[in-house]
Amino acid sequence: MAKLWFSWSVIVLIQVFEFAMSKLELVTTPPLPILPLPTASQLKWQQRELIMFLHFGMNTFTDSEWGTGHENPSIFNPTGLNAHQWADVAAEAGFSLMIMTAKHHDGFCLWPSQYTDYSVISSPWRNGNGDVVQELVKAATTRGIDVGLYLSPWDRHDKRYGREQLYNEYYLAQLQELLTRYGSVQEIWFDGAKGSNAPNMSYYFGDWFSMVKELQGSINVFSDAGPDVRWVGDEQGFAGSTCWSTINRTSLSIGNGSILGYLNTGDPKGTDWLPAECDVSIRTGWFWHKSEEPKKLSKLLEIYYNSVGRNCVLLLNVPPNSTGLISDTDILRLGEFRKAIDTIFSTNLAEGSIIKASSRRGGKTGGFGPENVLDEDHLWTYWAPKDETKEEQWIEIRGKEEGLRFNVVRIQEAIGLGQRIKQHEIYADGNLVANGTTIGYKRLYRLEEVVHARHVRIQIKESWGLPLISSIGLHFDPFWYPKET
Ligand code: FUL
Repeated sequence: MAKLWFSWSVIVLIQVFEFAMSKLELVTTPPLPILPLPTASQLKWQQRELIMFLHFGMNTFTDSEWGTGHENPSIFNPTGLNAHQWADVAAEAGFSLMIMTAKHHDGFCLWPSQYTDYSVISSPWRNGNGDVVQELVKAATTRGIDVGLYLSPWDRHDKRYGREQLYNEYYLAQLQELLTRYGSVQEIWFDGAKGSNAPNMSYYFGDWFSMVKELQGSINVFSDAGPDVRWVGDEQGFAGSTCWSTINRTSLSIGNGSILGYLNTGDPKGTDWLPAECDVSIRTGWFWHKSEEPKKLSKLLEIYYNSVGRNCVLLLNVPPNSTGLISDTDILRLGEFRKAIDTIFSTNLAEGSIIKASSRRGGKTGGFGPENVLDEDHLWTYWAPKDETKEEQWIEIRGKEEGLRFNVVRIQEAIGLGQRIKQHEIYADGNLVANGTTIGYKRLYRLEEVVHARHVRIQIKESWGLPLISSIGLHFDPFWYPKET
């Protein structure tokens, strides 16, 4: 009897185990990634979308863009400098990181470096006791904004420039000061510019980059060639209409004019994740000049669509003036810019629509259905089609009775699993309204006309592996008059 009872117990146990296993099988796993992948710091950087650049220094007082390195420190005197004003402007415009020129090509240092006297120490500002970097860090921290620093490799003042080892040691010493004295630094900018008559000298980038990473674990290093963020190849704020975050670092070098096109578009076969940053100034020059005005709102929006809307981050320069404040005209323009972005993108006209797709990974309960493209998460919840589907993949938004009315389409890929889409088309009620190549973190299309349609279909024509789409938006841009431009 006891034996029989024992066998029954074993059978029941096995059945319970099998039932549990069958339940487990219901949870569909995410698809495999396609390498290369972004690092955690690169992902964070990408989601910033907007970064503020601040060109400030000796040039602010001399009406120039490239100082000679012989300007007298006595002219550096921004009597009304208030970094809190900069941080307030940044916060209100939606910048989460501010990158400042700690040293530009003229070699003048905005912090009291112990390795040179060509700095704020020798200026009348705050009686030689000031530290612009420190003031920026304090103000930014108060507003919850991160800080980045620009330290120009080309130095027209320092006598060590041209004496390779000595200058590299000097540069490295200053890097150590900047990266140990001021808390967390989220981005470091290695500019590639160098005058044609400058002494010929190698920079020890390997040493510099390693030191940076040693001192700041989560920092992103920007240069023409990365290693974390690459230059987009122009200073207009425009990425290529094809823009891969992937590229081959071995094909890149710093200060090399022949790779601008490659930097602009990236490389679908690139083995390195190295997304592009689009640097451009709100005015004509990088430094403040009395005679210059900020760009028009329509220009700033065009830049936004061609940078953030092409899988990049926009690094917009807003130069403080010789009083040490951001000018009112620039504040006004930034306010308009922010308001325009909010007006366009805070409403997704696709919300409430029915979403269909060619297939879905794991079926109805798999968790990868097309409805994921309408939630708040733009990275880790996404639509994934079935594995090994032969037919073309598509996702379709079916509007309610009154239909869908829009002139902007936004598409985002789940880049945490790699950048995949190579070719896509957008149809409204069966008519092609836009088509393109890459999508990446964010792709924005401004359409030639306002579209009124019942159905909008995004057709994926070609991708590395399965396309994974994390978000789709249909928006209305009231600032866009294509017929008039
Ligand atoms: C360039 C520099 O020469 C400009 O002065 C500016 O700093 C710009 C962002 O990078 O290479």
